[in-house]
Amino acid sequence: MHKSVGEHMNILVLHGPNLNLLGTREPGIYGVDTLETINEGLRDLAQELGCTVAIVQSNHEGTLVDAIQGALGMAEGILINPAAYTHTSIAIRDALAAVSLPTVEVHLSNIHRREEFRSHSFIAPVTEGQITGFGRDSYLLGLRAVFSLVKKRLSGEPGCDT
Ligand code: CA2
Repeated sequence: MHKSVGEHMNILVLHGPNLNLLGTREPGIYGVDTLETINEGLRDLAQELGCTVAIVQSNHEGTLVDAIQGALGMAEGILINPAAYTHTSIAIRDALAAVSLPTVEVHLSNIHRREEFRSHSFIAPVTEGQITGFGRDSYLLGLRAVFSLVKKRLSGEPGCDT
């Protein structure tokens, strides 16, 4: 069941494998923020925008697939950092394509400036767009993008590809 303009909006936020280690290792690549700090920033921004976020972190591909399938009927959009599954997971891509909710992919580091294998995302083609390289801000920009996409979709405004 789809919601109409003015009804409450919930956005599913997914963090992939090893992101629970943020702030404890490799600060040179991933920054000093912990996952909890990032989540607090997302909850604060959601409140400011007038929506809620349901946040899941998992190190397991199937759990992420289950969360994406479970988004139908409980969330209007998805913000995802698939972490290493970005570069490997057809299962996550298929789940996102199946639910067909407005989705934005985010990365803390700039995946196009690192090892070549990180430049390829199996996820990007089934998302509205990708934000990469801005640390914690990637998530905040990504939440704004999902919020705006959902609002446009609910009001029947065409997207960039239509
Ligand atoms: O830059 C990103 O957000 C990534 O999605 C992070 C993934 C990496 O595989 C992607 O290529 C880019 C890795 C997440 C691992 O996070 C750690 C955090 C702290 C310490 C070690 C790993």
